[in-house]
Amino acid sequence: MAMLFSKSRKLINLKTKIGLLLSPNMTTPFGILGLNNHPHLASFRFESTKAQIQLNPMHNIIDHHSQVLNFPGGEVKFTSNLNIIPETAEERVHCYRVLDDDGYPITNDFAQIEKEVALKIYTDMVTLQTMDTIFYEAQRQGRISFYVTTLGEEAINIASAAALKTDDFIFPQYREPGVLLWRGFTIQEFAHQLFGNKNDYGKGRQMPIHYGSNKHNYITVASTVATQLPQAVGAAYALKMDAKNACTIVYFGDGGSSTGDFHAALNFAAVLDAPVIFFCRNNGFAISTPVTDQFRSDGVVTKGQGYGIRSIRVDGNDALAVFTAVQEARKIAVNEHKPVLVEVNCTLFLD
Ligand SMILES: Cc1ncc(C[n+]2csc(CCOP(=O)(O)OP(=O)(O)O)c2C)c(N)n1
Repeated sequence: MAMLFSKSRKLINLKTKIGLLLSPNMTTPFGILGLNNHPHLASFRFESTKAQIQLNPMHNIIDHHSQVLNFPGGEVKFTSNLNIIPETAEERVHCYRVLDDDGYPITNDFAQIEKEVALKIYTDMVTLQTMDTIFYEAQRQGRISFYVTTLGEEAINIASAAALKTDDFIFPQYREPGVLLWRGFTIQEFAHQLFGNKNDYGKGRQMPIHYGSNKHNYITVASTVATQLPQAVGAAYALKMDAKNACTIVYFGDGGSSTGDFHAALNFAAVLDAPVIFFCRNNGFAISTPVTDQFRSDGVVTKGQGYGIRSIRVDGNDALAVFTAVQEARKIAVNEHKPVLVEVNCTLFLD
């Protein structure tokens, strides 16, 4: 049995050796050779392995711990320790914040914001809450058929929008009207959409809260949870192909991260090096389904690394931390053409 196993190990050694000797397109008895995946290569390697290793008197004194598996994607070190990777790290990923519970800075290390911008962030947060209150009551009174609020998520709406540039494309879920508000959509324009009147840009064909605006690079909200994620990746890839100095940002909830579209989107973004910011509003519930019924991972942030994507967890009640994190994520997306995952922990207050 041991001999059988030792044969299979020799195959790996030989594969590495052949790889060093042959150029990727070298002609062999089997035609043009793609070294790593040619279907006939295994038998070809096997024949010569035996002879070569038998001739090598040093073979049995190799330090196996310093050997590596030269595998597609990079070298893998060997170990004889049976280590099953635990399901989660010992400690949960820390949450980035720069303000304490009373709103005072706990560090000087955050993005510097001009007073004018800071004031607009604050004003828009208050406006968003006021708008929500009025439209929510209108819905309760039966004046409009549908409405969702952002109470508790004002900072993540407005501060994330403030950290972007106007050329960046927004792929929203349904809880980010604040991003549109930041870009200049008026309360009257919101009302036109909610009432589905002739001034609504969708001409009343959509449900209330399904805002969209060409002028503001705000892609129309879709009811179908998470379909905006792969779309944002495709659009980001197009921006990169056109050498645009811009990225896309896609908003979704923890519920959105429980869909297949989330996983497909992250994988495509990583492989295509798409300049996209995945912005997950983790408020602990997919409407009413708690995250404990959705997944067993440490939130959403840890899923980034599984796809080879940089990621950060941020306090959603800290507008300055959200602004700083999104500004940094945008730099990575636009300058390095890499996707970034931002998980924002927040509390949504529902009546
Ligand atoms: C594809 C699809 N499946 C199910 C639904 C029903 N649905 C509407 S909202 C929602 C939960 C979304 O949760 P999350 O993304 O966390 O957003 P939030 O809780 O902040 O509203 C679900 C399942 C839907 N709209 N689309």
